[in-house]
Amino acid sequence: MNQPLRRFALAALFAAAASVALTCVVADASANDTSAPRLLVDEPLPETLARGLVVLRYRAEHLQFHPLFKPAPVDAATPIGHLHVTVDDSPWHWADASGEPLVIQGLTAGPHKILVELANAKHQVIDSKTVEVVIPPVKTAHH
Ligand SMILES: [Cu+2]
Repeated sequence: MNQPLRRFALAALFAAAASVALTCVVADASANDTSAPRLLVDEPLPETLARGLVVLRYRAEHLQFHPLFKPAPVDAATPIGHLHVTVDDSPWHWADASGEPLVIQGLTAGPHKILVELANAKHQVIDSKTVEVVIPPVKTAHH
């Protein structure tokens, strides 16, 4: 084997070894982490609910919110996902990945049901919470 070729072969060997080592570290980390992604949604803020405005704070454990239209990071250590939000059993939902509170305005007075689902990058629901609110009969709310 001539010198440049030997150097190349050695470099390829080291690259392969590094790749294997990296794979093992990732595999070990996921084996130790048995916690599945989990959604937490707070009760609606009472002060805004009294004015007819639903504000829901949420967060996720073991998942990071990621914008739907951005390519997924290839080497993300934490799974990525987003929310599906459905109001009053509507056949449609909207998606949110901002991490900012959900703000729902204009619900009629009376009881409403807000389904918040945690979805993975393939839009499969992996956790959910249902929040029931009662909008008081008040004037129009502004935010
Ligand atoms: Cu989705």
